[in-house]
Amino acid sequence: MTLAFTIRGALIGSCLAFAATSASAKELRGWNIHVEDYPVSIAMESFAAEVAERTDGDLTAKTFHNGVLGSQPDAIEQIRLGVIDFGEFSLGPMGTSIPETNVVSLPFIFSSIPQMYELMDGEVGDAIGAGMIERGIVPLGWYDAGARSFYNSVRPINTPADVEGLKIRVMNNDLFVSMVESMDGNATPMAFAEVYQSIQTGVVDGAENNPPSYESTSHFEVASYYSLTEHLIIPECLCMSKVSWDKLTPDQQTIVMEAGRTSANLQRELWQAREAASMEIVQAGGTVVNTIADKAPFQNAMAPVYEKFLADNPDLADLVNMIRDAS
Ligand code: BDP
Repeated sequence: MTLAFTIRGALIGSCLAFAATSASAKELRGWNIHVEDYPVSIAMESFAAEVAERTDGDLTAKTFHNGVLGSQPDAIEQIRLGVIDFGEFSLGPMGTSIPETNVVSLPFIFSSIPQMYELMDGEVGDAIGAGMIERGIVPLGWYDAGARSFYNSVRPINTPADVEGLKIRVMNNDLFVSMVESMDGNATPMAFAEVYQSIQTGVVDGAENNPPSYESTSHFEVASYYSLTEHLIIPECLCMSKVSWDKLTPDQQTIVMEAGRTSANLQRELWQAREAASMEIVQAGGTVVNTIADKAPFQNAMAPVYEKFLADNPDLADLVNMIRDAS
């Protein structure tokens, strides 16, 4: 199988793969930032089980959960180099090395989560996937990460003006810095693992994330205002290092790609249940949740983010428009 493919193309192309057996058993090493009972983690285990079963143990995949293999920005570089074989990443921090992925990190780019799924499973996902492959990362399946909203220890956010002066942790990507700055907040890029303590000690006032991450990290214990701005719908990806991918037999590539797809379907199902459970847990723990009746002021506040992004990346305008024009 050549690498001029996409997730969809690979499934078609796989019919052409010929039978081959590997010379010796091989174990892939996988990076995951989340705790073991997280939807991502369970789906990664199911990926590993399918790969092992279908290759009769010739190829196995061990996932290191809880971010023990390092921070996400470092892991993205390591997977590109083949130091880590596979991993589950948010496309958010990938933007610094893979420009195409930045398109889905634009605030309010998708109108809903079903729309995100539909586009990622079609041409938009193919275009982003092609950019990833070019830079050494082979996507195996798009995972769901819901919508991200702001939380902080100071006050509920109802309008962009409420963000003014708040110190907000963001993922490592300038786009998220400009997102917060466009509402006159102070953005601090920081590793996920450092956020709890930073809120607790007042280094930052809050952060932004989806309900399962807000809950699983216990951030809700130190930042009890959760305001459902839902400003970012960033897909995630189970991916493989292209260096590691190139070492697989064509049969193994087919199995890995198909197992990635199966795991993505499972992850999306698990996600729905976990989101609901997480919302209950945080509210039982004292979180004050507020919904935003009118998101237009937040969307309007993002105009400078889009302007700068399109000025810096004119070649990505078509992809941005493809999403914005989708119904
Ligand atoms: C979570 C993502 C994870 C990110 C984290 C973050 O699943 O990949 O590292 O947010 O905010 O929702 O850093």
